[in-house]
Amino acid sequence: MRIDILTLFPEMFTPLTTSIIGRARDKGAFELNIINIRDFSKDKHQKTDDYPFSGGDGMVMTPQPLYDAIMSVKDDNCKVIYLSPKGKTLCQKVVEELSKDAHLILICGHYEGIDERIIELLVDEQISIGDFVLTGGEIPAMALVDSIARYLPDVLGSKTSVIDESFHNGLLEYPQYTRPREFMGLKVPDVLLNGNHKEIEKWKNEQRILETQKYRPDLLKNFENKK
Ligand code: 4FL
Repeated sequence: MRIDILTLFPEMFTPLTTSIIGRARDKGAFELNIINIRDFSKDKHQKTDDYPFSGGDGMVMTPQPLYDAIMSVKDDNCKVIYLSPKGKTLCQKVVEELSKDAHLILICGHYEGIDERIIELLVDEQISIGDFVLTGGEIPAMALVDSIARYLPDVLGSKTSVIDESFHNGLLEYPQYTRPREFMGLKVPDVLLNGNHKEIEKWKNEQRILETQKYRPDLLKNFENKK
């Protein structure tokens, strides 16, 4: 898979050079290109924003640099995604679907956003990571890349299975324990220590439902409907 990120702040993306994502890129599990929108500005001062015709506070990203930046990476089988509070809220199902795409182009907006004509001309999908406002789309883009990368072959070790984790089946994950067996008077549940794999499986399934009831009862409604 190839992902191109278009941004005015390429230096914000160093987190994607470390840890699991950094190693995945080094191994060639996916290709990630960070592209500076400013490099495409034809303005003599390389400007990328201007005042909104509507008046009001803030600046708007001008269409020319964005248009040229997108066209420089666009091909026939790519999906252009604009990270935006107006988009559909990201969920695990959408992450899984996007991980099957061959080529994604992510646009990070800043200030009051981008000129609407870019959305009309070139954007295929708008995605939000939640109902809150940030200073720009860079952190949402990183969240999206991180969540997608987990589904790519050779990114997570074969031992860590993606399907075991929270939101598979729409349920939260069971609680985890490691050594020591007792900490501050709190004991690890006995069932996890007796080596009975069938009982442990049963405990995990019960705990998934209990955790979901406790923390995210809204998710449980979807689970009931799916059954
Ligand atoms: C994008 C917020 C996606 C949440 C400011 C610019 C945003 C965002 N999801 N806030 N882009």
